[in-house]
Amino acid sequence: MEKNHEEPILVPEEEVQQLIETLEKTSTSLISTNKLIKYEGFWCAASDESLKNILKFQRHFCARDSDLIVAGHPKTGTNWFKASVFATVNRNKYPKLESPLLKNLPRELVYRLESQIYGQAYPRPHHVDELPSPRLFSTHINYSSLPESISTTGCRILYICRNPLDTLVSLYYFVLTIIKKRKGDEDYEPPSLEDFFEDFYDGKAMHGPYLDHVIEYWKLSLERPEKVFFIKYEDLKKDPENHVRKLAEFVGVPFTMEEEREGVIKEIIELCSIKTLKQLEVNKNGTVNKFLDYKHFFRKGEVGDGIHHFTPDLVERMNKLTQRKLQGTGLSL
Ligand code: PAP
Repeated sequence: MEKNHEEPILVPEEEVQQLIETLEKTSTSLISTNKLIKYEGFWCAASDESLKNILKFQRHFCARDSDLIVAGHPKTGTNWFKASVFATVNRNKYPKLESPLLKNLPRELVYRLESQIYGQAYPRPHHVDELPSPRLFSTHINYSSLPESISTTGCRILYICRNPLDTLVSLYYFVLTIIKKRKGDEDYEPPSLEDFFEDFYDGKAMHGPYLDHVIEYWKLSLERPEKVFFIKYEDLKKDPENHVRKLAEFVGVPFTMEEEREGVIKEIIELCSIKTLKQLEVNKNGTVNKFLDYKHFFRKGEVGDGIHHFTPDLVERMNKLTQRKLQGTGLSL
């Protein structure tokens, strides 16, 4: 990580402050500040920093035709998908036993634009234009808020979504771990999973409303199938070989007959599996910061875990909301 780099001023502080004043605000049970602001229809943390990062990304990122952007709402399996895309695109660049995935958390190989590139904590905007093509990035930002050049260039988006209850439960445990570490020994009563269910149901989580996030990308994938590769976490689990093959075709590097025969697809799937990633030294011992360890990105990695955490009534409510929102879209979750 490049530290102490002097960050160029890309968005003035006063402007961010003034914008925040005008935005809708709400509270939620499960972020460390407990406050969210609604920017362009989606919630983000009510801090100057979060909004400023999004504005910087929106105004200063220039997409290239060859860019690949892995997109997804938090906790939908984006690290798994980043690993799969990285391994597929770079499969001829590194010998099997020297894959950078064996030494790095996927998010350190596929930087998140709004935080790891344009964020204060990891200011890297200065190097974006020097990166060789194809550049591989990621984002949690909703489609309608992405910089215009992502839409107007040939840049391609690879979007992953997941069952809402599994996403919710994954998010709950992830954020809870961070909050508990932040609070330390403080006398602190953490929010219950049921409280967070209500927030998530009402769309009140970072980057939410979740289903709106999914729908935006889904619709775009129907309108512009050459632009968006849309996949469900559950489908990738069920038939990884088929989907990794399609993914390779989508990004323009289809597997050759020889690679098929040599089992290259299976090797990629194995390398990117939660079983492999979880037991790597780097992912067992690495840390993002003092509140977050690499191991927290790999919990269970199962399909259908969410349903066991709620009463049948709550499961039914979420199912009904999902059906209502997705009605007529051709998508089911
Ligand atoms: P992020 O938003 O912090 O980037 P993200 O990687 O999108 O998180 O999602 C994390 C979820 O993906 C976790 O799900 P769980 O809490 O239900 O277990 C994590 O375990 C799961 N995950 C991580 N790596 C893999 C993988 N290789 N295969 C399947 N699931 C995975």
